[in-house]
Amino acid sequence: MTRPPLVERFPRPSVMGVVNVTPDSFSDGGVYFRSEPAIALGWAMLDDGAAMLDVGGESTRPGAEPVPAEEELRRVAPVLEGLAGAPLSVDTAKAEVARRALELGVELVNDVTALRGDPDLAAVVAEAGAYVCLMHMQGEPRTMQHNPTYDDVVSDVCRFLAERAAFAVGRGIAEERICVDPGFGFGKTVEHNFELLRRLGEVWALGFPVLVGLSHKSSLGKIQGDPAATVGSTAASVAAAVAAYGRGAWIVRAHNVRAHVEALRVAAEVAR
Ligand code: HH2
Repeated sequence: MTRPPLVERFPRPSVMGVVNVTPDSFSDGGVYFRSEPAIALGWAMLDDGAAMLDVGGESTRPGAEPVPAEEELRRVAPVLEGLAGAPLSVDTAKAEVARRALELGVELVNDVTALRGDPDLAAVVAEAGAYVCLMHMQGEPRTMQHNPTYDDVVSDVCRFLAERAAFAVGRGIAEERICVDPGFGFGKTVEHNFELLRRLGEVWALGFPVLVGLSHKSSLGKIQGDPAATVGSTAASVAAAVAAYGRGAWIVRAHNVRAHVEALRVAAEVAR
């Protein structure tokens, strides 16, 4: 199937609504673990202006344990079926899950491992002509927050994303179907996350549309004065999203879609 370039299919700024079908996600774990509430949430997010929905069946929060493919599919397949006809993304690193999700109408594979987690995933994406999001993560979810270190976080992340994009293209994924994500909170301290946000223009300069996932991330809570915060508020998330937009972000991944859509509409009008 030939799809238009990602930037045409999802114009800037696009909000990607998060539908977590998990018992343990960091900000909404368990709330949408059953299929019906997850499907209802998805349709409500589209009413609120989401450009697409990112359905995930495995938490990637710090400390999370991996989930087998069969269990991940058992969680996400009924939700994807219930959202048939909607613009869909699947948050998975597994070829088997992605393959079934693509059969169910998913357009974008959001892989937090940037095609490092499963050697078969690149071919599945390429054969389907799907869009892909390549995200930076240092380490793996179980241990990634144990003392992350970088020479220069922004240069290290940019080098990684350029290398992973070249890998994807080498595996037959068209350049125009790729977006990149610096992976806020994935093996990064509060300082690393804010340095990345401050200098997001350097990620933008790689030449790929940039997706950002800042919504409810703990760094946004920690800078409010609670060093033990595990989540940030919606207000803090919206501020971060607008800052990212001002530095070139294309797609914003968010839990509270309406708040992000309204804020980004204002930001886009100002920037026009
Ligand atoms: N963040 C999360 C999950 N997937 N994908 C991309 N591309 N970028 C992100 O920043 C990102 C992501 C974590 O958020 P959430 O899905 O709400 O939590 P959990 O992984 O615990 O389910």
